[in-house]
Amino acid sequence: MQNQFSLNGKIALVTGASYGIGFAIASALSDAGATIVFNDLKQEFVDKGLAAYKEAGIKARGYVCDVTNEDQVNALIAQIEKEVGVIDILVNNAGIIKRVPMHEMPAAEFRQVIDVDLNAPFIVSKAVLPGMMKKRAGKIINICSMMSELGRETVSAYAAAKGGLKMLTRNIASEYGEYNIQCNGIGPGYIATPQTAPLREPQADGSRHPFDSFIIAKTPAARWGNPEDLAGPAVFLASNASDFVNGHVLYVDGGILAYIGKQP
Ligand code: NAP
Ligand code: GCO
Repeated sequence: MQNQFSLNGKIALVTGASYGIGFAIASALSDAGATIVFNDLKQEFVDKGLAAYKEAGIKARGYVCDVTNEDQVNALIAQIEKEVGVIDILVNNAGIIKRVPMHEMPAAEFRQVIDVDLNAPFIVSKAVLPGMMKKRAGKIINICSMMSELGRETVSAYAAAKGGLKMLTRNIASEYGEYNIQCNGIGPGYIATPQTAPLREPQADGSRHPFDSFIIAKTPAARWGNPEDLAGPAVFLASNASDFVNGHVLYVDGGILAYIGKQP
């Protein structure tokens, strides 16, 4: 059974994985046997990431690359193929959020979120697909969100992008399934990372941030998720154990999507 989850001999690229969810997923893939390659926007973050992987006993290669820039991405994939090998597993993790009421959001900011959270997974997937098609094997995991299904105040761009990413996931699965390529999504619930830190910051009097209490009440597990909660699902979707799972979004949300909320 363990062999089904083994990633021995596989090369995995996890985007934006110097810290946070990307780092936890890359660490889990490494634990299962994969060789890890990651990128980040700036050398400073790549260096921090390299130090963190080293401290965790993981041999990882880090590159500077903006995933929204097609030329940079194509150059990165060519460099990885030359220096490491053809990518077997791609995790489209890099992402941003801007919390602004929609009627106040400049169109340029909306576009920026769509660019990082939706256009970039298209650009990076497009770049790795030819290698996977040649091998007739590949795994693409798109990091979606609760906002692939739900809306809320201030996150119109993010929800539009993550909803689109769910459909890009289904389309990659539809278009490349015949090449033995599986494309699935992970939809994390509310996870404690720098991205959500402003929603958890304690109040001046030391009490919980109201959003923090709101999420705990909305989550049947009654807690925020940790990046490590995504480790098992990521290994499953990267491994042969999921070879007939395609176009699916696996929500790892402590039960939020199943729950109507606490009765008054
Ligand atoms: P995070 O802590 O903000 O980390 C995001 C990473 O993406 C950072 O390393 C960031 O680089 C990188 N990045 C951003 N734009 C990039 C670009 N253009 N090119 C390359 N790298 C870029 O976020 P996180 O919470 O770990 O989230 C990771 C993914 O999970 C995102 O797609 C997010 O939307 C999704 N997600 C998060 C949650 C949550 O509750 N935290 C829930 C559901 C989904 P810099 O360090 O340079 O900024
Ligand atoms: C927000 C949050 C989210 C989460 C996540 C939920 O402001 O509502 O940042 O959208 O980070 O994507 O799955």
